[in-house]
Amino acid sequence: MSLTIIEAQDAIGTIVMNHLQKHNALSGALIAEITTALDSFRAQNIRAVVLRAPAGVKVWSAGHDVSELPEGGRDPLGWNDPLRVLVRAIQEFPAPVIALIEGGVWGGGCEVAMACDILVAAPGVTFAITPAKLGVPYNIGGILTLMNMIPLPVAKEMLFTAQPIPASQALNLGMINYIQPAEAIETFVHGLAAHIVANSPLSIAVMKEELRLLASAHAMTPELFERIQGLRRVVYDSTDYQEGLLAFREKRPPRFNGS
Ligand code: LCV
Repeated sequence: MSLTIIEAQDAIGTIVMNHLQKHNALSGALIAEITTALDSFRAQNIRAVVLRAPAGVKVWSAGHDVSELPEGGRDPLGWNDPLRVLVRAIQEFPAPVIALIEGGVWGGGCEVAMACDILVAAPGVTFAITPAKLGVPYNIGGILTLMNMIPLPVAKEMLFTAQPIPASQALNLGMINYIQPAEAIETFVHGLAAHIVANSPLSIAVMKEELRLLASAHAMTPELFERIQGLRRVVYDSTDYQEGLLAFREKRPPRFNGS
């Protein structure tokens, strides 16, 4: 059974994440369907993509599929982790990807939404970045995405509290482009996509890649890289990481002891 609904019309491609039983948890299977759709859209010269969940959902995406996180001793968010593959696929897609967001956005779901080029949310949308709740060592790609999107004090608050922020705050921060009522959001997003489709696809593709390259242009010395990798290993080798995964499975609050 497919986990997505894929449509393409008038140079606009739509990907509906439709694994509702797990609130669109970003499993390898769901991610594979999304990246396959993007590959197909690239072959069709699609000029704008809409990434969404079905209308009226309570949860846009529950984030990384926790059941697929490694048990420990291995970087849970390494280069080849499906979530990292999806984030890059969106960022490197040669046309704008518009996130049409309804419901809650959790953890890696926020990173997928933030990888999109334009974000339009319904009023009840919330965003929660949750590695601290799970005991997961966030990767520096995710940290940089956050630093590029919102002011440092707010990024720290979201990371350290793992609490949701409302769409109204996200709009004030410039993290999302618009808030639109649920009954109007689809028409609004397609209006944006139509403007994009009418413009030069080559010019837009080049500007999107220029922005991606410049936004990620940070000097990374070998010492800095190794220090960050060493810090993250302390976390994913910790008993707290194990406790975070176990607490999730047992549907109980985690009890972290800092080791
Ligand atoms: C697997 C799930 C998930 C899920 N994975 O419905 O950003 S990082 O670094 O933290 C990264 C590692 C990351 O993204 O981690 C995941 C962060 N996500 C979260 O913390 C959200 C976890 N989910 C929830 O808090 C709740 O599911 C919400 C509030 C989204 C919805 O609550 P609700 O009561 O409506 P359930 O919790 O009953 O979820 C329905 C089914 O989906 C599974 C969940 O285990 C349940 O499965 P069972 O019916 O088999 O019990 N599910 C939800 N989220 N991220 N599976």
